[in-house]
Amino acid sequence: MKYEHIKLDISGSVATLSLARPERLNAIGAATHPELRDALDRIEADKNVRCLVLTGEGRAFCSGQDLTERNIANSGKLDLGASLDANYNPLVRRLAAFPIPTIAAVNGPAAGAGANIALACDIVLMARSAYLQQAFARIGLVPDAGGTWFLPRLVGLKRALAMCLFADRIPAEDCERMGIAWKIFDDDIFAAEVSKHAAILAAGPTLAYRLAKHALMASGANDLSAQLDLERDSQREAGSSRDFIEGVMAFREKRLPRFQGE
Ligand code: LHQ
Repeated sequence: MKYEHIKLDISGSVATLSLARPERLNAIGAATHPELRDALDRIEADKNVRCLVLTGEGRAFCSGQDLTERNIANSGKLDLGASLDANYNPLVRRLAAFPIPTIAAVNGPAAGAGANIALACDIVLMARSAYLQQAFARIGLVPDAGGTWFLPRLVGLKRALAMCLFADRIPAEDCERMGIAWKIFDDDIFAAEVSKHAAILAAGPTLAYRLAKHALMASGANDLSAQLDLERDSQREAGSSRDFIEGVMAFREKRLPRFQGE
């Protein structure tokens, strides 16, 4: 598939998927979704790729749904739920369960669904000038793309409510303080730091990462006893991986491990 709204770069074991409509601050249109699906299929099928970086071209990360795509005033009764069912919800489900570590490299504004797509990634890194904005209330909508699920878990109910009702821009420094962003970096070193973090994850124990992600995501719905059972099952699988043997050998030989991801 030829991409017009996104760019995909695979360098070594890191795939960088960029939203690429900088003139609209990387708004996501109907044509963006099939491209994203195709790119994620390609990344998932490439067993050499062990980390996904999602970012935006130009000065923004993503401004959410393309608000110029439909003639709202004259298009009758719109079913926005259909768009979520067909496009955003599968995307968020897929990112949250993606089998390799994912980094949202939030290089600039991340608004509306764009903010919540970032939250669906495992690690959020932000440029100091970037911000997140639950912009939905400004246009009479409710937060979607997983925002009402991720936010209260990340920052607590009251902060989530304030973010969604005021719909203000939340600067990167506040995102870091509240635990939304893992780290923020000055704009001039942001790209280099993203590459550094991606390289670390891409050299990690990919299978153990996948199991850890799954267990952490499942923890919200499990009681302690069920979670302990899940940890047992996950550890059983990780314990029979080649990376476990390599990790222990490396520890005993006082050297860095060379994980193969399996
Ligand atoms: C845009 C957009 C945009 C098109 C900037 N679309 N052009 C909704 C419905 C359906 C189902 C699924 O779910 C959703 C979820 C959603 O995502 S709804 C929320 C959609 N997003 C927003 O409400 C955010 C809209 N954008 C903004 O509020 C601002 O652009 C932000 C705060 C992101 C950045 O502000 P500025 O830095 O001041 O930039 P700007 O506003 O001047 O934008 C630059 C250009 O990008 C401008 O075009 P122009 O031709 O005037 O230069 C904007 O119109 C365009 N743009 N966002 N979402």
